[in-house]
Order: sequence, then C-alpha cells, then structure tokens
Amino acid sequence: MSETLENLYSETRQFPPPADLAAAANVKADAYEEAAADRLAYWARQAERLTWAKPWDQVLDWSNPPFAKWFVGGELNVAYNCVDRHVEAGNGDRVAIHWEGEPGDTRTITYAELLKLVSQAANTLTDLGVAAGDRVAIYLPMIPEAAVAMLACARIGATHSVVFGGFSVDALSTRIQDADAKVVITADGGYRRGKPSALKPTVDEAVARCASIEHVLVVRRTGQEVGWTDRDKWWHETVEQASPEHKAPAFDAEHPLFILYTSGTTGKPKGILHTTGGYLTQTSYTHNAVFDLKPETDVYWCTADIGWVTGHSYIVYGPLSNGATQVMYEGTPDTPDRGRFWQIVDRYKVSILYTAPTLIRTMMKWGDDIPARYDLSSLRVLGSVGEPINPEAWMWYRQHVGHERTPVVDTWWQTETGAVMISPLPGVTAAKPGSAMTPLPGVGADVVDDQAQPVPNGGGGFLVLTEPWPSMLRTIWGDDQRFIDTYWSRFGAGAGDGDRWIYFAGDGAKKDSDGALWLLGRVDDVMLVSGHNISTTEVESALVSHPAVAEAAVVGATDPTTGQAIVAFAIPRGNVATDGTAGEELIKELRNHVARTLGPIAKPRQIMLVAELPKTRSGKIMRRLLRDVAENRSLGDVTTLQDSTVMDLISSGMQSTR
Ligand code: 6R9
Repeated sequence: MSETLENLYSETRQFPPPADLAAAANVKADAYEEAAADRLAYWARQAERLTWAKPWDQVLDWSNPPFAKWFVGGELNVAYNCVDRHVEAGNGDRVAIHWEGEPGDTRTITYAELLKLVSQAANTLTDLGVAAGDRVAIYLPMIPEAAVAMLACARIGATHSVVFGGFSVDALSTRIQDADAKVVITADGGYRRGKPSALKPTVDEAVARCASIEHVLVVRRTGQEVGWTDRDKWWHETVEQASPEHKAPAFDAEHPLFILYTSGTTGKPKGILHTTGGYLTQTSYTHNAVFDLKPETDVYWCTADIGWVTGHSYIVYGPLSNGATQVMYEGTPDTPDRGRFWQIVDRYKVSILYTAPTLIRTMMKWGDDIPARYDLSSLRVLGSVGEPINPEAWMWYRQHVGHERTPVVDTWWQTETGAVMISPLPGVTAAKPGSAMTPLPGVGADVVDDQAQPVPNGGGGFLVLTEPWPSMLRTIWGDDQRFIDTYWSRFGAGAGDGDRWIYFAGDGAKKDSDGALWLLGRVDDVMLVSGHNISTTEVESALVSHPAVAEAAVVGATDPTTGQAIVAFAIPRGNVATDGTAGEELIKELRNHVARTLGPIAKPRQIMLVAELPKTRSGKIMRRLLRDVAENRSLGDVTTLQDSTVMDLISSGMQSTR
C-alpha cells in the first residue's frame, strides 16, 4: 500500500500581481527574508501594530510545548484596539459597518457609534453579573449586534462562544454546557430566504437543559412573538438604555478571548480556545497583508457568517483592529434574486471581497450573465477560504468577478490556527489557480511523508506546521489531553520523534515543482483505489474543469475489486441539458474526462448528476454523508448540515441509479 498521497493534477497558469498594486502593496517581498532572519522579532514587530497597556517581556514562551504563551507579561484590551483607538485617532466618523439586512433595510455604523454600542453592552453584561473569565454564549443572526456582543465580551474579559444561528437545540445546549456559559445573547429571529426565521424558541429549549444560564439577552430583529420568562431581558430595554461610558480594562496577553466549537467528523465537538494578544496580532497582521487593506479607501466585505471562525477573524477582529470600513450582510445570496451579492458590491463599491469556493461554484452554476449585469469595477483583491478552490472556479472568479485584473488570494487556515497561515500576498506572489502558494512570512509549514520527512518538490503527503504561531489555539477547552492527541501526537516530539513539536493539520497537500503548496482535502477523505491514495480534491477539480460541471463532490465507496472505488456527485452548470439520454451521455463523457485529465486510476466508477450537495453552514461539502449514501448506510450525524432535504434527494437518486 502506498502511504503518501498521490498527486495527479498539474496546473501551469500563473498570474503575477498588477504593477500598481505591487508598487503600493502593504507587504512586499522583503517580508519573507525579514521573517526568516528572525521569526520572533518579526512577530514582535507585528504585535506593535496593536496598542498595549503594558509591553510584553518575552515574545514566546515555548518551555512547555505544545502549550504556548505569546507576548508574555503584556497587557491589552481587544475592544479598545478594535474600536476606541480609532476614535481617539480622529477616525470616529469613519464607517465601521455598512450593514444590509436581507429584506433590504440598512444601517451605517461609524467607529464612534460602535464605541457607544460596545460600551453600553459591556455595562449591561457587567450589570447582569458577567465578570472577566465568565463565558457568554452568542446565538445571533448576521446583525451588527453580533459584532457588538463579541466586542462587549472582549471588553470586559468574558470569553465568548458563538454558536451558528442555524444550529439545533442539541448543538446549542451541548456547547453551552461544555463552556458552562452564564448568559446567552440571542434575537427573536433573523431573515433567511425572504422569511423571518425564529431563534428564541431554540434558545428557550436549549436553556431549559442548561442550569448554568442566568440570563438571556434578546435583540428584537424580526418582531416575531416570543416566549418570555424572568430570565429574559430585551436588548433595547437594557443595552440601549445603559451608560455609553465604559473604561476598557487591560487583560493579560494570554487571557481567554473566545471558544469556538469545530465539529470534526466524529465525536464531541472540540472547543477551540483562543487568547488575546497573539490572536489579535496575527488576525490584524494577516488582514492587512493578505488583503492589502488601505483603511482610508478600501471597502472590505467578507461574506462569512459570524458563527464561523472566518467571521471571528475577518469580520470582527482583523478588520476592526485595522480600522477598516466593511460591509456586513444578513442573508442568503439568492434573495430576492441571484444578483444580490453583486448588487451589494456595486452599491457599496466593495474593493476587497472574501468569500468561499462553495459560493463561487454556486455563482458559476447560476451563469456568467448575472455578475455581468453589475458594475464590479471597484474590486481590487479577491479572497477565497474554506475548501480547496478548484482551478476552474479560481479562473471564473478572476475572470467574471475580477475582470482579469484582480489578484485572487486563496487562504488556507483553520479554526485552530486562528488566522491565515498559507496564502499568496496580492502585491508579491504570482499566484497559480488552485494553489494557496506559500506560508506567510513568519509561518512555518511543510508537507511531510508518514515518517515526518519533508517531501521533495513534486511530492505529496501531510500538511504540518513546524513552528508555533501567535494565533495558535491554546488548547481544547477543558481537554488538554485531546489537544495533544489530536494535533501533536502524529509527528515530531509529541509522537516520540526528536525534540521538535510538529502540528498535524489533518489536510493532505502536495508541493509542485516550484515548491508551491496545493491543498488536497482532509486526510480522512482520501480514497484508496487499488492501493493508490487519491485525493478527493483532484478528482473534483478534474470534474469542475469540464465546461458542463459547476461543482462536484467525490467519495470512496467500498468495492470488491479495487478496495475503494470513486463515486462522484456532480452539479451541472445552469445551461446544461441532463434529461434522459443527455444525462447518460454526459456521465459517460465526464468519466472519460477524468480518466484523460488524471489517468485511468482516477476514473469514477459512478457519477450522479445532482442539484445540490450536502454542506455545512460554512459551505464545506459533507463527504461523510455522501459516503454513507454511496455505501447504502443510514446517515450519520447531520447536526451541522445546512439543508436536510438535500440528503433525501440525493439518497433517492442514488437508489434509482443502481
Ligand atoms: C478557515 C476555515 C478548516 C479546514 C482546513 C481545510 C479547509 C480552509 C482552505 C481549506 C484548502 C483553503 N480549508 N481553507 N482547504 N484551501 N484555502 O475554513 O476553518 O472551518 O476550521 O476549516 O478547511 O481542510 O483544515 P475551519
């Protein structure tokens, strides 16, 4: 059995940065040398972007690995850094958030107004008995109060745990219990797909199971009827009446800032813990470097939900610490029509757009003519996050959204890493479609084989992080042993091999002939076909490179002859006929297309044409469920599934193709 991941796909297109962007870029090529010369000094310089109440004595304490302490002895307040200091610097009138609700209502919040709201919310939480170190659960739609609530917690040193507004009673209550939260901040509901969608009933049911909850703070968003008890307080009767004066105290650099749960594929969700100084340093630095943010002129928009780490780091902490002006949108991309995103870009003159491959592929499926109807000329940098971006989706993004001008930055990172780790720099890197390219300055990443040996260029294996980084997770909440077992016991010192601690990311990757990094999907998803390890990503990208396919998901299903066989699910582009024989012809053609692109070993045994794929709320394809379908098993845990009807559709289609 071959133990390394094969890599079959090769890409030769490359796009250097536009000259004007390169000339004026925030971060230039010398940053790599500077960081390589003295990594810790480089990070210390980045930490100086922030305002510290007390300077640190030591950049990194790595004396008890894998438990890191960054900026030891330093003190700061995260909310002060994200809000107050911009007002003090005379930028109180700058717009922090252009918010747009799904029904079309809007709010414009300046930094001065944000300071008032955050101070009021901090006073209210204090009145409700929340003190530094306590945990607060946040279960809100994409409304400005979500950012305000997070910043108010940070301001008083309470640790927030944001739970996606779409999660179930079970998901919410287990997260509240695990963190032993004292307060929940929620809303009556939010708007999704043109309708109000209730949140409060879920909270009521969840809280009934959680003895730790003392108060529920409720924002009125939709005006829906809500059940009410003595525990409940309206936001507008408390926060909006509270004093706007609040002095932000300083907290230790290692004070817990937030817990965010990642579901993983099996087992209990992991409460990823992030702390204060290192996290804010790296989110602030990367937001400035990776998007080339110019706070005076750019309008930035990250389409993520605040319940995902991308919303934490690149809607709240990174952009606000940098004094950015950003757009925040409540709803779905097809309400009231499929042009909604482009209309928002056009209306607010968005210059930096950060979104996920799932959305880009959805837009591809809907057709090129939709973005073409809007003026997208304000865009100058495009970002992608969440999954490997297929080269054709990358090309489509650059061509139809970026009008062949804008750099596309494919940013690899995780809830655990807190901030972007691997990405092109838009003013430096000649990016290749589909590659996250190279580790950012100050970041140590490599691809190793199963013996922890770095693979040569051209080779594939496991992505690892070789040096501690400022925004690294500090542990799994309440479970240090699971932290060690999950991330640090596969390679290096934690596996009893040498004295170097190596972080196992759980992703497969390859290095191309130039040493650029290509992410190949989760190692749990790798398929073993006739003794060959084949990555799901490469087969999916081969399918998406066919003009009839917008999106594809690939899984390995048990096969009597080959061990596993490749089963693919493909979403055709909008204009493609798939009825009757047209569908059969297309399937045949796609199987041959994959075999031609990657080699006969990668030819799918079976391809299903489907209308949708099962995705998590953050847009990741849930291959585990597709594997259950492909192997005719009953479906496993579907708590994080975005739309549960999708699976019924796919399962029934699968039965009929057998
Ligand atoms: C930020 C975020 C982390 C996992 C990660 C990887 C996948 C994220 C990616 C990417 C390829 C990229 N992932 N960005 N894969 N290219 N640019 O997504 O965090 O939700 O914790 O997921 O997402 O598999 O390990 P999180």
